[in-house]
Amino acid sequence: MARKIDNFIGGAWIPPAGGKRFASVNPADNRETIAEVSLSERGDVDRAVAAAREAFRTWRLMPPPRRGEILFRAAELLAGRKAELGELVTREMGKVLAEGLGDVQEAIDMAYYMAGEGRRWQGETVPSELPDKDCKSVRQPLGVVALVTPWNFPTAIPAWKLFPALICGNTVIFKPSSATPACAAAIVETLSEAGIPPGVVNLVHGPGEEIGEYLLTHPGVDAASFTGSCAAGERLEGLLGKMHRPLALEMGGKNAVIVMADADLSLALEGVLWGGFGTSGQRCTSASRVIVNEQVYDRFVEMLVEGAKRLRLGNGLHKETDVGPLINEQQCRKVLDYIRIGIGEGGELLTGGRQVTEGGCGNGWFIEPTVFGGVRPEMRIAREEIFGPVVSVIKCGGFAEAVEIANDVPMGLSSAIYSRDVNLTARAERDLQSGIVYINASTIGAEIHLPFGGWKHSGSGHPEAGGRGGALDFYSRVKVIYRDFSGRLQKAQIDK
Ligand code: UN1
Repeated sequence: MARKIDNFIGGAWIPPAGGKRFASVNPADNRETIAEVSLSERGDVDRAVAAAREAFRTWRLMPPPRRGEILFRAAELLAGRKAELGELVTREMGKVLAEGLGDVQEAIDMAYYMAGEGRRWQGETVPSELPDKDCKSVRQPLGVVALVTPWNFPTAIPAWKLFPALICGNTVIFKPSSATPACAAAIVETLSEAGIPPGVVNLVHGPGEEIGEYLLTHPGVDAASFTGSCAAGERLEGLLGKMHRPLALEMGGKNAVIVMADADLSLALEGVLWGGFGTSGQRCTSASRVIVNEQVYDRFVEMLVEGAKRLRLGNGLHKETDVGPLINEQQCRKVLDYIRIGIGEGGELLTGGRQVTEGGCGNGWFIEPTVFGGVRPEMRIAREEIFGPVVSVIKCGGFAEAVEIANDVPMGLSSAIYSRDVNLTARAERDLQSGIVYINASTIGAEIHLPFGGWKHSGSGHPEAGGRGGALDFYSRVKVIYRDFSGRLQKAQIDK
């Protein structure tokens, strides 16, 4: 029997006010229901916000190293549950087990890292212009923050948001994607077991945008962080911008891998297969465009088609599977639509392109690893995020043209170049317009202790992850303190 997941409000698991539930199902086998989940209503969100406001009064005063101890315990508990949670990620989200375990490992790493940051939450002390006076900046929490997360990294992305928010002394209301509520509940359970006081972390659920938007625009919320599509993010920017509420947005990508004529083609091939088809292409960092120099284009495309054909599609729990299902029917339809669009625009469908409904794939949402060749930069499949196992290959001339094509899209999250020429790779580091650049490695696999933030339409300029210069900057604000110990009136900015 599927387990029941309730709201977590004020330190207790509470059934939804309206008594309604929705099901979370396994995308590789729709016959398996993972959980019956609380369909939160506005009243539930109001209660969660009230609990978070109340808890903020004391949580903000707990010394950050003590808050860090709780996160350290959470890290240990998550590490102890890694095998169980990795399997849950695979069953609820579909990615292959090695990636499910990797997802949980990212959450564990973030918990340990933020635990340490409790002792490094530095401001600055600088001299004053005046005698017997000093100046310092300190960091303080924002207050109650709303966190809305996607399904593609169902434990890692919540961890990227929750742990820095908590170490900075904020209290949170967390609304995960309705496709992966059980993974979210497991993180919250772990935090609670680690000793997070009641009301500091609250969890609400619900499909559709309505409850997420109600939460993000709630008058009792001070700041918000959202990871999801560009369209949803831009809508929120409009709504929350007017409210002068800090908003961190992590949105889509149309990430390019440049393959130069002098590249190690086997290495580039492995990178493109991993970056393009890992997680079934459902990462905001996925390699969805490959820009290949004309001198090696035919050879590389042949290798890529061969490689894509070798990938085995199936249930992520099975050891031999390379590529799992898409998250749900809606995503599957969207990807099939893009494949039709690509054919209509004159892209050459070189392999894949089909939904697989036979064999072990009969009860899930599977699409074959798909490669389009002969793609031109202006085509929609070369400009829009597909979020599925579809790689578009573009032929190009020299380095300058490759970089121009790579940069000429609205998004700018991650990009990569394969070349043995150190001068070219150094120029690529400088010239590629994205928040992350990889040299001789694919577009995926960012590490948690560095800022993760998209340029252009991919982000709002507040990176996730990382410490100072990253998430800690978003989840806290700076206060400057001037202390005058002269005992007399000292006037600054007065000519003597
Ligand atoms: C995402 O797809 O939203 O860099 C995050 C990566 C992962 C995170 C992806 N560490 O591919």
